Order: sequence, then C-alpha cells, then structure tokens
Amino acid sequence: MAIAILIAALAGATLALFFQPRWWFPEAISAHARAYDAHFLVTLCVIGCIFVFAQGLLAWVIFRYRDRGQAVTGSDGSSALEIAWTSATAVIFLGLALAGQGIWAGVHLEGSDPRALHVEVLAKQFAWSYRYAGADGAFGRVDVKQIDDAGGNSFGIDAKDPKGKDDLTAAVLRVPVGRPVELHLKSRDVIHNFFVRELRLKQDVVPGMTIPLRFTATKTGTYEVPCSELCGLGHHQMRSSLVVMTEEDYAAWLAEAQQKVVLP
Ligand SMILES: [Cu+2]
Repeated sequence: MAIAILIAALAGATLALFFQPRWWFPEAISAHARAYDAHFLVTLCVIGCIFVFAQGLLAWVIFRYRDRGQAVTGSDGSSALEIAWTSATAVIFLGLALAGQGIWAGVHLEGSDPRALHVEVLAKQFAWSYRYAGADGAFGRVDVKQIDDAGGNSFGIDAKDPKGKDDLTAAVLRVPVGRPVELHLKSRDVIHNFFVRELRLKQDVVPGMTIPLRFTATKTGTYEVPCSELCGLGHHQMRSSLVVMTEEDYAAWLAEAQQKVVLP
C-alpha cells in the first residue's frame, strides 16, 4: 500500500517538473532549433503519457492485489499482451525516429545555400578560431609549416597565396542575422565539439576531416560556444562566443576588422 502511494507520488512529482518554466531549454534562435524543440515536445508528450499510464497501472496493481490474508495465486503472463506492447513500443520508437529524420537531414544533409556566409572553424587545445574569406570570397591556401599562434596565424595561412592576403581570423564567431551560415569545422589536434545551445547544434570536430554545419540565426545576441568534448586538461577554458548581429552592424564590423588584417 505504501509502495503504491510512493510510486504515484514520484510519478506525479516527475510530471510536475515538466510543467514548471524555470528549468527548460534556452530560447531557440533558428527555424531548425524550433523544429527540434517541437519534435522534442511531441516525443516528450508521447513518452510522458506512457510513463504516467505505466506508473499508474503499477500503483493500481500493487494496491488492488495487496496482501489481505488471501491465498497466494500465480500467473503465467500473456504472450498476446507481450507481443502487443513490444510491437507498440517498436512502432512508437521507429515512428518518432522517422518523424525526426527530416529535421536532422535539413541540418546535416541539405546542400550548400548560394547565399551562405562561409566561415572556417578551427578547434585546437584549447581555443576556437574563425576564418572569413575576405573581400575576394575565397579562402587562401593553408600550410601547416606556417602555423604561428603567437603571430596570429593559427590557421597557417600561406603567405605566398594571394587569396589568403585578405583572410580574416577572429576569436569570436560573428554572423549576420537571417543569413544562412555554413561552417567548416576542423581540428588541429584531438576531437573537440562545437556546441551552441540556442541553435540546438552540437557537432564533433574531428582531426583530418572538414565537417560542414549549416544554420540561419533568426535573433541577434551573444551566445556561448563551449567545447563539448573532453579534449584535455584545459577543456574547461575552451569556449568562445557566437555573436548574431544585424546586417548593418555586421557590415560595419567586417569593414573595420578587414582594415586591421595583417598579412601573414
Ligand atoms: Cu576541445
């Protein structure tokens, strides 16, 4: 009897946690982020109903068949019931997974947008660097031998390539609001992870690979970019920011930063 009440109380408390506004996701700042949230909510409602039903049933069975001094009886179970709920679980699980595929594919498999702003993201122990192509719209060649962190050339932009002369590197990722952005994620040493909570994007950055990641931010503001893969002793300090700016502010920043570019 006490266990039945405890189970019902715990299920009720768990349910109540989901209805408080305090501990929830930060605001979503892209269409994909909102689609992820909507799908998450559907999944949560379906799973939540099943959870409440199962816990309620468990509490009811404990209460209904509690010890009242009656003779002990047993049950061999029901194969039909087991097949039914196993199939139902499989259908719900696969159905929800398939329903979410479209959102995932939209982020990871959709082709490049011709209007996209391309930014190279370099992860290394323990900092993020961002490279913009500059006025010519083309990234200069890189050469590992020319990497010079102290000299401001973490990417190793090749001094001999004219395309690299106007490449701009920055420690903060600045993008204009409403414009598609395509990041090209690279790591110089170990596996890192690029994570922006508000975009609901989280992507491993793997050495030897260039991984594209696309988003269009719909709200201006400053958002944290923490490395989310334990990458060494300084992992905790590997963080930077994503600054989503208005078109005008972005253009002004770009023009000013461009003037400060020193040739590698
Ligand atoms: Cu890292």
